[in-house]
Amino acid sequence: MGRLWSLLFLTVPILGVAIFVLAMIPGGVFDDHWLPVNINEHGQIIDDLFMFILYLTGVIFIGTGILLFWFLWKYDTETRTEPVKYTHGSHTLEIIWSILPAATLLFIAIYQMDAWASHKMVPPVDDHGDPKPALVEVTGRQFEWRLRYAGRDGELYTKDDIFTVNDLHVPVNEQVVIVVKSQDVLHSFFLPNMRIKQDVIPGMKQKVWFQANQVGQYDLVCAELCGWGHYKMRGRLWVDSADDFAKWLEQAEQEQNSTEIASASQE
Ligand SMILES: [Cu+2]
Repeated sequence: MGRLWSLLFLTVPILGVAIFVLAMIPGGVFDDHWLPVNINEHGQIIDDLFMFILYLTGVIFIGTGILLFWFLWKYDTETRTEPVKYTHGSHTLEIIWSILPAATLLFIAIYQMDAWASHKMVPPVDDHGDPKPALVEVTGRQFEWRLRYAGRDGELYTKDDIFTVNDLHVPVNEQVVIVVKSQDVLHSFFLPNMRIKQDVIPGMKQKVWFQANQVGQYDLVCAELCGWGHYKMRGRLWVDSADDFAKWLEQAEQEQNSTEIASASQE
């Protein structure tokens, strides 16, 4: 019976690795369960970091799984009858298994600095070297994404700003800067295909940026359980050609103006 448990523990690393391998085979059983397609020029560095950490933790996972199996197998009570020996531990071992993880974490902290810089610290600049102005401000609220576009003057918080909900349009092949904030609780602005995930809390403004290289329609979701309707915070990201984006913006502006006139004439 004792050895059955050791075999059960052995299935953990085996199944764990098998699922990853199956998920990575295109057209396989778990096709489409791996990372969604990356369409951000700055996204590869995040994927590389993800894979590096996955391999590193994967090796440790397999190693500890096998060790666990081996000790359970070796010290099975049915085959080993001598009494247990208790010790006060080993100083050397304690030091080794404190220093090794500390050094590994320190290494990851240094290794990921370029990825952190490209995604969080160094926003894109315009031709004059000034920080590129934000195209749109996204406000998370229970339970939708409110969008405020800069409008014709290219400047946010002016009279010609355009307001929409949940449908985030951006132009392709262009650096896009977005200001993200929250109106009520903790939300997380998540664009899986851009490898962008930014938590937002009320009272703070965050900036995110990306350069999409593929037109299409993608997910915009909230990655933080923010209340009963969290699942409803499912917006859409539309990456448009420059022409389509200009057309869409013009149309949104016209719609907004016509409803403003209509509501003004009703009063
Ligand atoms: Cu939310």
